[in-house]
Amino acid sequence: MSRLIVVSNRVNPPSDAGVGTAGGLAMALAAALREYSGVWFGWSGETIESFTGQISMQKVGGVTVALVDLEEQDREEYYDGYANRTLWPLFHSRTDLAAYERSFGEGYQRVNRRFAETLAPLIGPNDLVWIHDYHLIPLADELRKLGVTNRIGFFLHIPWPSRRLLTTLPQHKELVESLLAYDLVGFQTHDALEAFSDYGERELGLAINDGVVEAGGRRTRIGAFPIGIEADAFAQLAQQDAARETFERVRASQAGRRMILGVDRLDYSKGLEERFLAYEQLLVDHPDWAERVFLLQIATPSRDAVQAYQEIRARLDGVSGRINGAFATVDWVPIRYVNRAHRRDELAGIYRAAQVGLVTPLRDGMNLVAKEYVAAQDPDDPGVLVLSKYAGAAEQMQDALIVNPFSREETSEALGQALAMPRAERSARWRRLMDGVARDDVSAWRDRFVAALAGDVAITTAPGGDTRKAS
Ligand code: GDG
Repeated sequence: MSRLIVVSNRVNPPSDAGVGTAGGLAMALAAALREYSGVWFGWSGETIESFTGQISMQKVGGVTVALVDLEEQDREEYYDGYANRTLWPLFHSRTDLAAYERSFGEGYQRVNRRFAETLAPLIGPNDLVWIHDYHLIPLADELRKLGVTNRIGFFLHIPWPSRRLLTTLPQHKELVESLLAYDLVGFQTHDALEAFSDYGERELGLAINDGVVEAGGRRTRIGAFPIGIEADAFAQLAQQDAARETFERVRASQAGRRMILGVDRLDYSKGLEERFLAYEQLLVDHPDWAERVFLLQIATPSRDAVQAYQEIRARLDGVSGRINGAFATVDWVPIRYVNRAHRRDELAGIYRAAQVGLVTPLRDGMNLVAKEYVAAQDPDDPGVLVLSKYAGAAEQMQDALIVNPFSREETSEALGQALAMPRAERSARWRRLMDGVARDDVSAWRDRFVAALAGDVAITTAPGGDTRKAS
């Protein structure tokens, strides 16, 4: 019988369902592991003086987690370095911010090797291994070197960069070739899949037929597996007491004004500065909206050890302050800019109170906020989603108002359209969006990926559950 072993850089299942502040990836993986019996392996987030490979097993939120500590040098080179300062900016088309330092690449390989050596003894003969995200691209290759022959899948949560950009990375070939050690490689979108295929065919000379790459005697399947949210659970959360209380509080503070809402990790890929400027454009072009609307932007600080994040934070403080200084009146502040994290149920209430959800990343693998905003709406009086065409979610959510986030005029026009949209059109768009969010939810994503990885192997589900036969 097969277990599912999930591996990601950080392991942080929500400790109390529905209330934690875990990010998109964590929510999705916790949901996956609550269903299938298995183990979630990764870095504890802690550092020790010298690496021991000692695993600490714990049960958190109904999920068995296996944690390993790293060294401070690992954190600097692998996490702050190669993951956050090399791959993240490159894969989000920000080569101007990407640092190509040899020590980062060495640290990345070292940590992937350390993970492989620690993880290999945990893997049983029939276990399926599902590895997540750009921190761990070479992990399967390292496991193969140790003799692991199990089926191993990889899912990339972020975009795949264009071929020309990717070739700016020293050792880009080695990095991409290491993906061929997997049995299955999943991307968020068809766009990412195409970009990967373009690189594979033209830089590595790979033959890719019907989503299968054959190279070096191995077969690797590739495909698009767009991630979803726990749609029904989130819709219910938005109607529970804590969400209702927050909803009432926000509505009372609105004093009849329309609210445009943004919710993001504070990251340069999320297009926050462009968003503020587009909103300013709305106030300039449509002075009649002054005092009748405001933008609530929740931006939770992240990765603040990295300079580019300190810089974007300072810029946003400046831009929001300037716009507020220029447009505010004695009883109206145009932008409420909040750097505090909120409980998940409070967030659901805030989404529900907003007449417009403004989700305008410059580049984003999927963007779960877009889906959460839709799931939290009141079906009788739903808000309008304004969505960047560069969010992976745009491939599925064409009933949103789709915008080019680099154009402040286009975004500001869409804001005007959203604010004035009649209820019948809002309802019709929302219904179609909600049907998609509910159908392509996180369970559907997980089951599709695991089925594609497992083939006809039976997988053990959570204690008391049945055995699933994936097909
Ligand atoms: C990566 C990819 C892909 C945000 N603020 C608070 C809070 N959040 C939650 C949101 C949402 C999650 O964090 C953010 O998810 P996103 O998908 O928007 O973005 P990333 O964190 O960049 O996620 C992305 C995702 O992985 C999954 O594959 O979609 O493209 O970049 O769930 O609700 N949650 C709480 N308080 C906050 O203040 N509780």
